[in-house]
Amino acid sequence: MSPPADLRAWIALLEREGELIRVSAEVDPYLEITEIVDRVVKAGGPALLFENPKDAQHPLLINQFGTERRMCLAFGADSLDDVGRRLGDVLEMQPPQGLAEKVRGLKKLKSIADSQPKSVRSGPAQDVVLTGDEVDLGLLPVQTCWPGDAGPFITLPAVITKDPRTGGRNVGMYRLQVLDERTTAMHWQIHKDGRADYLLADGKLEVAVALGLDPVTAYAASAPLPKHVDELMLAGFIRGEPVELVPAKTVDLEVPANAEIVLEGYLAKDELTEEGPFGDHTGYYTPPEPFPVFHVTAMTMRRDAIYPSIVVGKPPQEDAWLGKATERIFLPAIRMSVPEIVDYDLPVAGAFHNCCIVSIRKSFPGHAQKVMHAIWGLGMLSLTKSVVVVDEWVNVHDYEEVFFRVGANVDPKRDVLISEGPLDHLDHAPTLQFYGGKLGIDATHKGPAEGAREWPPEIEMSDEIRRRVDERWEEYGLGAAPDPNGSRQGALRQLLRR
Ligand SMILES: Cc1cc2nc3c(=O)[nH]c(=O)nc-3n(C[C@H](O)[C@H](O)[C@H](O)COP(=O)(O)O)c2cc1C
Ligand SMILES: [Mn+2]
Repeated sequence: MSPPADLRAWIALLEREGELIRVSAEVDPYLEITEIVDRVVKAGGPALLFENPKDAQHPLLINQFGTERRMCLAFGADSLDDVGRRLGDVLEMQPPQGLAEKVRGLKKLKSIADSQPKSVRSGPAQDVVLTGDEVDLGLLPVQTCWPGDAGPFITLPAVITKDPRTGGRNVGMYRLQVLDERTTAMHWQIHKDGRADYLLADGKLEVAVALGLDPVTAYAASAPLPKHVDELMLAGFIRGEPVELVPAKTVDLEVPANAEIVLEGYLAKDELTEEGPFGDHTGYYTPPEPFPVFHVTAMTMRRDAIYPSIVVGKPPQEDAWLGKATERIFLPAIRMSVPEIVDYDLPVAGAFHNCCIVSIRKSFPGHAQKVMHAIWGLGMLSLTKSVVVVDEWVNVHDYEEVFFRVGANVDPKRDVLISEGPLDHLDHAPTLQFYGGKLGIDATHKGPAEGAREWPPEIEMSDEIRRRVDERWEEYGLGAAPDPNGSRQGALRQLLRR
């Protein structure tokens, strides 16, 4: 099944799949929606369409991404790894051998060609056009998420800018604090591409913000692509259909034709405002900091436009699945630079930048340290605070197994690397903002070449005895054979947690 073409098709799909509930009661976007959504997200519940947000003209969609199943529905894929594999196939393309492979190669090339956005003359995103004094952000049910927030924040935007030197497009998800009817703050952090465009601009930078996109394009705004790669290409590739764009009404940018709402406007180079505090995805309030002011010159909409929102806060929240999608989709791309990486996991509780567990095919002394440094040098992963390296046979998604390896295989004096480097903009722990310590833990097997003693063998039962017990299981009268990855381990897990 291909991914939904726009937000309405997505809502219809969610409803057909029993993955969406409409809430007709009047609910307040000031804190009340957050508390409802927090409970629903933590229970693995459905997407919610609030039809009557208090004091607003438009309905609010939230928790569209809150489970793995919905994420797969959004991508039209059986698993998030499948999406990554398709991307990996293209990245790893080799000259085809034989006819069958040539045909497959052509299909891949077509999927690359189709990923290029397509310009069209008109689209429903501009059914309603409000300009100048008609612009009123108060029409939208913008949430104030947490009690200490400085005000309402637009939390699920796709912010579109152009590199003033090259004209290359960037799309990033950067929250917007609503300041009044026609201005917001623009919270792009120091490592982000939109901010780089702003710094390169001469006096003014034009911006368009798309709200209420098909779920793949909305996801793509959060994807950590290199600066020169257009996020809409990734969206088109995953969708298998180009993203259609229409010219904006008041700025020299193109905007997604299928958006529910578009805000057009500009930022002046010398105009900053205090942004925040904001209850952030770190689980803490980010204190006020200066960020640019976004002046909205036009607000275009579909008729009866639906406003999309997301709440971040103490993990886990809905954004956990946007992060997990990135983790899975980017694995093949990471392997292009660091092929010894077998798998990796960014724990949700680590807010993605605090911890990276990585398994490697280790083949020389210091290999774990090489991979730590590779991660600290790779795109947005470079902001990772701690890296745990394990051997290829360790399941990085099984935190108990990782804990076991760290405990069993680490001599803290020899295997812990304290380094330093850039840290996430939002990390409040380091002494200096943006810069501080890094922790690397080498939990792989070692040997004399790395200053360890002879490494003992791991305990494993012999295949012969395993087979015998499989065959004779019924004879023992112990009931159904326990699933080694299922309930038995589950029971043990519970025991260990107590
Ligand atoms: C729900 C959500 C909200 C986000 N809010 C911000 C934000 O306010 N500022 C920011 O710099 N990054 C934010 N991010 C992360 C960026 O979207 C992400 O780093 C993305 O790669 C930025 O695009 P860029 O690489 O083109 O700069 C957010 C991500 C998600 C999923
Ligand atoms: Mn980018």
